Amino acid sequence: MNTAVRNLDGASAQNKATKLDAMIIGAGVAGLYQLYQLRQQGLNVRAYDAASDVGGTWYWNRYPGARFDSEAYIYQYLFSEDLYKGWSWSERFPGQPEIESWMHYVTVALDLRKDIQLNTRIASAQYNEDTRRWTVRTEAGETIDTQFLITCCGMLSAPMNEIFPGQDSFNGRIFHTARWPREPVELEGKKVGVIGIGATGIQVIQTIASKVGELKVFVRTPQYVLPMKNPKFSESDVAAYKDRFEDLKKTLPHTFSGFEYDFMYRWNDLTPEHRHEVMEEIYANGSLKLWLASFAEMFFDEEVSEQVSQFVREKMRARLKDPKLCEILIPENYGFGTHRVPLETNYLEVYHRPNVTAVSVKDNPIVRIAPEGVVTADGTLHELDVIILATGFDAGTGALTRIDIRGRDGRSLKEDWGKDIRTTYGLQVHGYPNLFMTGAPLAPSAALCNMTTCLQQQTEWISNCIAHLGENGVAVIEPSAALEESWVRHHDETASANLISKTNSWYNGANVPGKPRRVLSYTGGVGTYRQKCDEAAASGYSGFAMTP
Ligand code: NA7
Repeated sequence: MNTAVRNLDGASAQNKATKLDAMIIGAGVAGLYQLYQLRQQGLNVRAYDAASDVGGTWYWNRYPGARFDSEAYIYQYLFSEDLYKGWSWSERFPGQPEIESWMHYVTVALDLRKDIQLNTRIASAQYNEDTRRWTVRTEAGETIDTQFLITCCGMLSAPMNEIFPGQDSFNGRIFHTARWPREPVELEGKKVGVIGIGATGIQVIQTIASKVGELKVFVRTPQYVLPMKNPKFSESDVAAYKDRFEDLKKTLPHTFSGFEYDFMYRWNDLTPEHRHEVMEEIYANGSLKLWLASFAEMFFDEEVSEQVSQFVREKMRARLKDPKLCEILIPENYGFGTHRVPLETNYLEVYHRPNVTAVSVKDNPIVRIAPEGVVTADGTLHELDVIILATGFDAGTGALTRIDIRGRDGRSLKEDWGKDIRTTYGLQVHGYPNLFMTGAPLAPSAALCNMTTCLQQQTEWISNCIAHLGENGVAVIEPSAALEESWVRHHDETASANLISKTNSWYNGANVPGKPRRVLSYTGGVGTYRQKCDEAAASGYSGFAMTP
């Protein structure tokens, strides 16, 4: 390891390339573990992150009410029992500050900080066919010369934050949820507008409603919601989940969604009464279980989808009471679970508060932001002091297309994915040798997964692949066009059978104007995906071109 070169950071390195075996972009859940693994393998590896600290998603998303929708004890890394058991959660679904502390705990426990460069945004990455290495440039002008480039940028890290004309003219404060400042934001007594009711908007709304003076929620597409049960953990609760470490380690990697539960019933095996009992029981669990572990048929069979949707609508209707609110907030035109289901706590009840108004912008869209507030198509000006954009992300692709990534022959990933979003197992792309990705399209980690389960599997696959290359004297790996085509075809066949492909959402790129449509997540299940990736490795990476 050349420490003289490795210590060249920031300004001093402007004219001299930092030379690495592997460079990781991102220091979140995937990046931290990838860094640890490759360092253990003896590589000269370094992670870079635009943020001022580690944490990835849990660094950026510090908006009011940000918290897990995965049970905390399944979101942890499972590769080390000591690391797992050395941390204790305070509740079933903790909030962002606690999650961020856990990420700091991991960073310190694995002694990762010395190999992470923060406050460094990557501008470009170019594959050089002569040297067969990547030249990466930071926005500050530093150059990194690396054999392997591994993107651990997060699948929801490119915010849709510039979407309305006139945003810059707003006299108040305007924030995208994923760019929430570290210092406290004064909301007390203020007129606040929240645009968007995805998983994020819902967490914000239920958290700030009682604090702000006036809250206007701009609702376009209604959203199915499930109530969260979030008990505090006693010492014995913590001991009990820690005792399940081995069991979780065995189960999580193989379930449909990387959660601890899996589909248990077949719709047609049960009477209508029994189905209802099952739904009631699972609903009472207060988790994502009704979505991810009740009846798999809801994803494929319109009739089953409608019946489960009807069950959830009834639950929402019973809480909302007001017919006008029901009309604005309860979905009718798509099936439950065909896009991300948020968990909530007294979210629907918030709309009964006198200071909260649901403004439907379905038929009367927001047309611009004026200096005083939000303007809708009918000319109404909603005067506001603060606007919160809970408007989502350019998921899966955005984090990578916002970097100028150039592969063989100078081809651009932004241009390629601008035409057609394709990957091989979501791990590599034909035309981009030695580029590995996590959380990228056409893998479960692009959406439909307990993220840590999937990101552990992907980073481990990448580390094993790099080890295999080293052991076999291979310098460069790239999936063939044929292998990529077969993965894309398999992905599409699986996705088109799933009702997710028929509902507009970020799951299939519908939220980004001009984005090519393709279901981003592999919908064949986390266990199946793992098996396919394992088979590819066991075959000696058949279908990948490997050059010494
Ligand atoms: P989402 O789920 O993409 O939600 C974005 C919300 O913003 C959604 O309600 C959108 O309505 C709304 N939106 C976006 N643009 C507009 C405009 N122009 N006008 C009105 N409303 C708009 O993002 P989240 O951050 O909530 O969640 C992303 C993931 O993060 C989540 O699934 C978790 O995995 C964590 P639309 O539905 O498009 O009509």
